[in-house]
Amino acid sequence: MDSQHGSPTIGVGMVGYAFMGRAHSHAWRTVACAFDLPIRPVMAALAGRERAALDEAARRQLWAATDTDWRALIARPDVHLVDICTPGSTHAEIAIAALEAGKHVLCEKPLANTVEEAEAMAAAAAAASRRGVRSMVGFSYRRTPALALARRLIAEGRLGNLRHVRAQYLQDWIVDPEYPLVWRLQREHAGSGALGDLGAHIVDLAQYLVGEPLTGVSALTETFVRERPLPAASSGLAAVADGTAPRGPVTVDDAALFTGRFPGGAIASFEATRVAAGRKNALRIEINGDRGSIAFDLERLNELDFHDHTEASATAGFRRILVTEPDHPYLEGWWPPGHGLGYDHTFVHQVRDLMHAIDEGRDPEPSFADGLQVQRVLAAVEHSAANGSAWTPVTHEEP
Ligand code: SOE
Repeated sequence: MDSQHGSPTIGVGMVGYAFMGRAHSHAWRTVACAFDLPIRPVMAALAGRERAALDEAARRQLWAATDTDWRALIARPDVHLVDICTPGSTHAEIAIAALEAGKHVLCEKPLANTVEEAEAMAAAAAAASRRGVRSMVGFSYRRTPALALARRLIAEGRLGNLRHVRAQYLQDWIVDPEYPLVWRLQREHAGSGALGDLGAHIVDLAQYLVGEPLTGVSALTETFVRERPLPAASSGLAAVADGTAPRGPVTVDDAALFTGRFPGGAIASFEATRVAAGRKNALRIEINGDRGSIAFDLERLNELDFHDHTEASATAGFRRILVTEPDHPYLEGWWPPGHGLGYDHTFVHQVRDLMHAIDEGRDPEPSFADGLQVQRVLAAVEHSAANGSAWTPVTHEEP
């Protein structure tokens, strides 16, 4: 750790600079403007494979230095924390190398592409933690103020005994069968499709809000468009086909639908899809208990619907809480009531919490063990879907 303006600082090195890299860069750049931090992040270096694109990204995102080799980035003496924003197939190798080098790690979700990789990462994180090195997986939606408020209400018992969890994550960016075969549609890069990309978020959120891990699942998955044009360059969401391109097989799911159980008795349904025409980024979750309910929709992310079932029935009913008050989670750092936050703020809150955990010498949440637990649910979903929707328990061994 170094110091700047009288505060201790921590040098951040980030690997990857596309969509998630931009979101993380914005968070590293902004967090100290909004919050009093015990440690201030310094954007020391950015790594990526292609020199010209890397330099352009570093210029726009305001990174001080660049490296085309992530191993060199990890070895830099001014990098104390490694932020991994690359496709899932690379997470395990980079994260384990960084942890072994004594660097804290923030890793994008899903933690890995397979349970085996996630187990190795969780084991490396546990060993590093014993040496004071911290790690966190980027389930950023936990840091949406309305969802953090929902968590608070559930933990306080305002919903009573939980009965139902109803979670959906709906997008539509591959409805067009001519949309090209980008890396997110290839198992060797992405691990799975809507399941790992979107389903991972709602599984993590459901487990976070309920406060328990799922015990088992029954699932269906579907790939509606089985071949797509090969992209000119396989780079992220926005790659464009040129119309004459040869086709290749889609090796991941377009959609996943599953039910699950929680040990406390609640039953759950989950739907993750990239072909829900008209739904852009609709992450919705509703939880019903015997004392009340909450409902959330990411497309209205400053609002939480809450129903208190203990109120007189004549006036009870869902009411909208505008989650912009200074005593709502994370709002102390932002604007006056009613001014609203966006998608980008969840990433700012994520790095704010990580700075506090590092300063306080504790492991942040969600940990790599939490990421491994989600990975086990994803594997159980795929196993169930491949076996006629058979009920499939989720195992919970410690890493
Ligand atoms: C693309 O489907 C994506 O960017 C996901 O990868 C993110 O995790 C989600 O936040 C938004 O959609």
